[in-house]
Amino acid sequence: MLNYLGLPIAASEHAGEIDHMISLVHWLMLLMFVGWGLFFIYVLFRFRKGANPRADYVGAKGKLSKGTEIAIVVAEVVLLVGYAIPAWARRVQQFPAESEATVVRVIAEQFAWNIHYPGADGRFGRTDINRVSSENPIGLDRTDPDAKDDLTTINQLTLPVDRPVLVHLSSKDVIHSFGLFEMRVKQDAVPGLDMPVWFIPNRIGDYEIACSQLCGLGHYRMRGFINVKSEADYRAFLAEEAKFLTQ
Ligand SMILES: [Cu+2]
Repeated sequence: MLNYLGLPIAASEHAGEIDHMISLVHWLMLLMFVGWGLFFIYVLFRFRKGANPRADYVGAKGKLSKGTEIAIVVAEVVLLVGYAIPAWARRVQQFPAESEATVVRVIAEQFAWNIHYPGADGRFGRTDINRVSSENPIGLDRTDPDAKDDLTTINQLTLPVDRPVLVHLSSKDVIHSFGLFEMRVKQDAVPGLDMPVWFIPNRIGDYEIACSQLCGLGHYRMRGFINVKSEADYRAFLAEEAKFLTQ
């Protein structure tokens, strides 16, 4: 599924502004590419040896060349200050309140995405490195009262639509990168750090989590899925998963 300019389909609220910026940058690059190409052809003829038997070492001094240079610099400053910095600032400064967001932990490892939901109490249970095993990849301590209702999944991140999502991203081993192309989200997962990432999915559907940092031999298969559901379907999913806890 591709969008305008061949971009992946846009499935988050801020995707539009990122795409707008990408398209502006590409139109500017196209203009410069064509401009430089035409200039190169002109120079080939204008400064051919037949017409210029003696070399002239003085550079271009015309008003046109100076004006073009200034126009390009102005366009780049506008892109940076008018679009790129504000878009970045919105991602890193205005985090949603935890009370209004779907809060999940995503713990990357070679070569999977572990998802940890806090459960009905809204509190993440304690995790302990000594409890990590193949059945308990995040080392969740089920004896902790906060952990009793916690849900964990592997490679399946289920989210409700139209509500902010706050992901606490970390890694167990090496640096991975949490790449959600349809959400226009990409963030490195760094061992020892809790990296917050947020977005608002606004389109029901199934999308991909692709590790975007070469992280070892199995990097190519480090693939997960995001399932964006309606609020009702999301609640049904949580209830269904919670059933396994009591069994
Ligand atoms: Cu990876």
